Amino acid sequence: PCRVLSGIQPTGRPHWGNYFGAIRQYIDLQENNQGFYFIADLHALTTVRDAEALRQHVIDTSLDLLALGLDPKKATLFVQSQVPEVSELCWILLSGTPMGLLQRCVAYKEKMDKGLPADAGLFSYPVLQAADILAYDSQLVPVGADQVQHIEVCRDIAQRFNHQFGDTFVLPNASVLDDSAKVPGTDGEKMSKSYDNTLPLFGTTKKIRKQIMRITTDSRPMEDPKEPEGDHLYQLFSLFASEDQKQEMAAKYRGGGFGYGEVKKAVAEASEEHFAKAREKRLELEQNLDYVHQVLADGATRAREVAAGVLSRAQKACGLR
Ligand code: AQP
Repeated sequence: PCRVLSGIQPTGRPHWGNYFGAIRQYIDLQENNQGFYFIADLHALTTVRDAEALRQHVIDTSLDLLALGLDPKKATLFVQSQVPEVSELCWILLSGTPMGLLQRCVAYKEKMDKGLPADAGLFSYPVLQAADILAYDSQLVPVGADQVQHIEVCRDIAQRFNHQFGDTFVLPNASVLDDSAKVPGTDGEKMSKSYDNTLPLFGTTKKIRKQIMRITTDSRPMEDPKEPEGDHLYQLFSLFASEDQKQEMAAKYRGGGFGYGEVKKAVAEASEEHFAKAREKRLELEQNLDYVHQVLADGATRAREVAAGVLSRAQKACGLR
């Protein structure tokens, strides 16, 4: 068994990228491992500046994870800010983190390039993330490809600390799925809440179908053969398809004479089937919020026990105790 940890930001409704890149791994890895999964509300503070909205997003994201199959009997689900030890550890780590290490982080640079507002929280985000990971002696961190660099930063920070103060932190590894490391959005760019190109996991069929129909496609005539590889509509179809279904669709692309509308319809139907159970479960859970609050409270208690031990180890190592 392995100590697995990952987090998701409560910044809005989760999308196919979050699910196929990360959440699906949480569910798989909760079997036979010690899973710690958290709602990253401290991270979300860099973008959500509305208290009521943030509170609502935290509950919504918890409902989403539970509905998708996260099982509190198998894994620990908690809210990041309920473990204050992580914020203390973050300061200890920040104090030894070179500016250059953070300046090289692509996620931050990309947001700056797109003109999105940045603050010191966004800049130092990878250090809080390192504290999240190190506070639980995590060995494996299931994430999408966009987070791999941050796991490297975490290892770098941990190694520096271990080198200066003696062996204190466990070095984590990222777990990234080959076939869905970077799920494209409706415009072909990485699916991302901040790029407004997402396809949601939950919502009314009608609304989601409308969004699927909006996926951009090229304007070549129907009779032209097309290469499926590199086509984001084909990639989205592949998320739900078996090997045989993928090959069948690829043959249609290469043969020409079919419409993108046909593929979109197939994507809509496959996604509805795939998420039908989770959508039903979510409606049930919405009626049982006391249960959800209890799960989060129990999760925070378990998480704090582990984090307190690691924080104390780090404090002793660097002379704070
Ligand atoms: N397009 C994606 N493909 C594969 N994995 C993805 N992830 C996100 N987008 C994709 C993975 O989902 C996990 C949780 O993500 P998050 O909500 O914590 O934050 P994020 O990466 O910041 O997600 P967004 O939608 O891209 O939000 P913004 O726009 O705020 O940055 C992570 O493991 C992530 O890798």
